[in-house]
Amino acid sequence: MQVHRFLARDANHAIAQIRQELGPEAVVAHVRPAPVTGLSRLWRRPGIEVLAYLPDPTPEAEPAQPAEPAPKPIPTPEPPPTAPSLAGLDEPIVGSSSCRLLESIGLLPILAERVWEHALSCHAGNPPDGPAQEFEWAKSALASFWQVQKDPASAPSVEVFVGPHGSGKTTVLCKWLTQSVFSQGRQSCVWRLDGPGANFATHLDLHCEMLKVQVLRTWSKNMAADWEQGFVDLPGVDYHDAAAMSSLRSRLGQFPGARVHLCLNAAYSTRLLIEQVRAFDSLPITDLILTHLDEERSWGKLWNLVVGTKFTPSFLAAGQNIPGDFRPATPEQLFRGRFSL
Ligand SMILES: Nc1nc2c(ncn2[C@@H]2O[C@H](COP(=O)(O)OP(=O)(O)OP(=O)(O)O)[C@@H](O)[C@H]2O)c(=O)[nH]1
Ligand SMILES: [Mg+2]
Repeated sequence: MQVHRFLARDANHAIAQIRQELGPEAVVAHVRPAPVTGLSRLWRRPGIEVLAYLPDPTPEAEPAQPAEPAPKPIPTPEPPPTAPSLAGLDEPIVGSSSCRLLESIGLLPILAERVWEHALSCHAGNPPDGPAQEFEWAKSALASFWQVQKDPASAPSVEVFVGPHGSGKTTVLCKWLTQSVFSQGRQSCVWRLDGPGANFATHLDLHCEMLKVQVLRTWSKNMAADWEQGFVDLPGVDYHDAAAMSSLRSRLGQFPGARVHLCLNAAYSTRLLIEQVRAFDSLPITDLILTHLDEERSWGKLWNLVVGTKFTPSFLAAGQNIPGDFRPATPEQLFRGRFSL
């Protein structure tokens, strides 16, 4: 994969260059202010530097395996609606052997048990024929806990980012905004709002200035209607602080119809991640965005969030580069433990 560098006076100019040189399939990997050195910085207007590449062609599908007799279809029961409590999450399940596979990918024992029970109920309680079938059953049982998200294109166009301090909310906003500007050409506006505390994310202002996107400091629902997409940046919240959480709840009441994304640092321990989701789950959260995946090797542990909370990840993000890696989340990516192309 060859990365190409483009220097342009603004985002529109960069998009035109990239389309001309690499075509519509090009992916923008990084955007930053163009470095200006020497005396020329006295008279040259600051521009932007964009790194873009053409993704490798998708490998051809593997040849089909010889057909096996089709198994009798068994109706798939709905996953149980209630999430188990935090108590006992780490306890081993006595007498359970078939969940070891699920535990080996990072599922907590009680959640592994829950998924395996679901797998068996899909196969009339019969045990699998061998390890290969056990693996397939476990995979499809896990995937059945994944709640399908509404297509973002048809969803309301205000995206709000909340979460604990430093979980990567503003970075995710910049990644998403940059993709919207470069790939979809959407007219966007950003609100950098205060929450329970002041929002000092001035790096957001700098990034928006580079993209020529307006940043507003006060929210007005009527103004939001002027844009194809609105992004709301809120400061992190100490979720142990009841007053701060209550203030966040009132703030979120100002964005009816918006999608509220809970951003979490995926490199944290499973227990802490579940604790964080539980702390925020009485707020009108729509889905999860998992960040810092560049710092986490065992993505399998993230299935604990899918199975053990009422939310499913909508996007996965990795790295400090903007936009860098920021993609819609899929079960396949969690199985593979990497971004699949
Ligand atoms: N390695 C890595 N660093 C990240 C990632 N996302 C964000 N960061 C870094 O984490 C730090 C905090 O990121 P922010 O986006 O400012 O986090 P935030 O949640 O907006 O922080 P507050 O608004 O202060 O709560 C910054 O140094 C980011 O560059 C990521 O996916 N990987
Ligand atoms: Mg922030």
